[in-house]
Amino acid sequence: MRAPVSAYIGLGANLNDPAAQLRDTLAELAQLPDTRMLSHSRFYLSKPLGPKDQPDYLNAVAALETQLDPQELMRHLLAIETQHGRQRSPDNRWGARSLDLDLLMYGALVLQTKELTLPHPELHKRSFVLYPLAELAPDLVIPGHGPVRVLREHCRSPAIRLYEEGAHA
Ligand code: ROI
Repeated sequence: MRAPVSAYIGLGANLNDPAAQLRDTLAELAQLPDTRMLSHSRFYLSKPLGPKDQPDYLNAVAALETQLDPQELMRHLLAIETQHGRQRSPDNRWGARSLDLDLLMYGALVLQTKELTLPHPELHKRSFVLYPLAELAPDLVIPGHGPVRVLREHCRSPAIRLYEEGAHA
């Protein structure tokens, strides 16, 4: 059995009751084989990065401890997206989605293959990843970029605020 590794998953949704999508997804991540959920962030509302003619996003980050290898973990993430009605297609790369799951970090692994780049190549510049990630792991060092806490301080876009359950229609 391989040694457990800490992995961070980014969750995003802006269609079909995003809060329910994220809540259900957290429960599904906790059920993955050879994996346990260590913690998850609060939910954040963020302006869309990319085309502006789409709803605001709800974002969160989950910390898992897993014995799955990164490719297996990625396959499970894609399966959860599909269960949530996500259709990945090249012409909807920047469009609205019911669920987006990104493998942000897998231990300190640095990897670049056709299927998977680790750390996630955009993680260090996205407020909707850095704010929730900083709740869980402010001192985590993103290889090549530095600690999450510092990256978050320098990152202002897109605009982001904490989501308050019940405060939104
Ligand atoms: N914008 C925000 N704010 N949050 C996301 O999760 C998100 N995901 C995406 C794109 C379209 C890049 N924009 C996003 O995939």
